[in-house]
Amino acid sequence: MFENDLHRPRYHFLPPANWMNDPNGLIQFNGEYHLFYQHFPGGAYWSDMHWGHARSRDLVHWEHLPIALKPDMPYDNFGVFSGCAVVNDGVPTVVYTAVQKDPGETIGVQLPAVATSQDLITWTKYPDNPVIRHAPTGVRADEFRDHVIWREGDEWMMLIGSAFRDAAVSGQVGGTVLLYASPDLVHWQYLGPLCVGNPAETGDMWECPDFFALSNGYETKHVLIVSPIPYGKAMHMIGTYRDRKFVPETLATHAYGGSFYAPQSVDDEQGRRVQFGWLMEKRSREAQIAAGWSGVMSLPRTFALAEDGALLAAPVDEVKLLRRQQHQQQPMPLNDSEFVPLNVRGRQLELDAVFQFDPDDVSEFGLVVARSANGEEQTRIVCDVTHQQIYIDRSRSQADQPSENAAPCPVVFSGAPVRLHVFVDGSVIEVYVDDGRHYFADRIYPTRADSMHVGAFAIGRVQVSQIDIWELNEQG
Ligand code: DQQ
Repeated sequence: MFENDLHRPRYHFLPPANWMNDPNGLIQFNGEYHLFYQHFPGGAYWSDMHWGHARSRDLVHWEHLPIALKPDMPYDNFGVFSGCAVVNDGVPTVVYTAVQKDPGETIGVQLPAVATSQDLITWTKYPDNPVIRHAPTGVRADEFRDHVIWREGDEWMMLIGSAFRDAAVSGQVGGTVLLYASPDLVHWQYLGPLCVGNPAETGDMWECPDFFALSNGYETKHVLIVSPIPYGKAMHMIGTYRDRKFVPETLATHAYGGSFYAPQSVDDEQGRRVQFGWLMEKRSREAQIAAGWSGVMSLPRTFALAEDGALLAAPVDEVKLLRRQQHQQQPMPLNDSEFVPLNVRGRQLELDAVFQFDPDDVSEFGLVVARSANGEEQTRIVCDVTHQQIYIDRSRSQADQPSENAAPCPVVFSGAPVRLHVFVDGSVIEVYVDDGRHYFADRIYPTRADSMHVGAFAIGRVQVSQIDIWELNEQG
């Protein structure tokens, strides 16, 4: 159906067709990973949220399964919004956001609801849903959604992403995550906000919270990831969780590139924290509908905590299973080169390059992907030494219209080598910088069938000291 669609990713996860947004209910059960996702099966646009479902043994080859949850109850008639999965006494259980909006209502009321399963395929909604009857006083009933649940002693703990009622009006109160505790996932006690943001930094509503501990051998920190409205990007805070409060010590953009949103992660049986994020489209609604699909997951990622306290992300090792053919490429000098081709072409590629340079000798360097033979179309991953930033230059990604660039990532080019680890897949570009402390996910929509060339460039002098290239397989 999509054989000739050069924009459709081939090795990233996406549904067979139609709309997908947030990852939901990510869990490993009996060795298999289950990925649920916000899905509208009726078209490539957001409407009537369902939970789509797929499973995998290795996080990169997926089997599509029947839709898991539909908006078929009075309390979720407007949609089965995002949520998470846990195993409760051996029983796979999801907690999702039930949204009720009756005719004549202007806002949808959002409340947590529970469903259980034996096999993760067929789900039974709890008869007494929703399991919390109203948002706490002062919290907006229509901004009370998305869940992360973890075990603490004998209790289940849950966060719900929220906004205070006067936040939009006063501009004084930021987004928040509200903390609940339960013995059984259906009786919940409200414990208060875990953390409240500064509206100037993180907006006034936090969607899709994720919260987990991470150690680096000598200290353990907690990571809170949120997708703040109105920023349209995921952000993370690293800090201390004590006495049921989280005190952030650092705040950072979780992903640059303007496409990665609403991520969710889970502890797997290997002890890794494994995350997927939704890679939003950057083309018009009409173009998405015409394509017949919208939305794709990031590659699965995992985390480490650097000694300096930074969050380091990396694709999970299983991504290497997608490697098909390796292409040899010798180290090469770049001397005021607008484009030096690499000896591979394609739009399903992995490039891993290390650049050595003296910051006094070069103003810009980087990699070029999805370039047409005549250079009319091209996308550049730019290390901008002059302005101390890295960005993805989409200005010539698409010949039929100019594309805007997302905000750059500020960096310090000290003269240490820079590594760019790049994944290209149809319209998807993911880039890990250095040890994974910076990550980009972006989208491009070249119009030309020959926009398959890749290469490197420099304004000034740079040495590409190492470069590995692979063509990647379709995921099964
Ligand atoms: N998408 C879901 C919400 C969530 C938002 C609805 C984030 O639950 O807050 O599809 O993309």
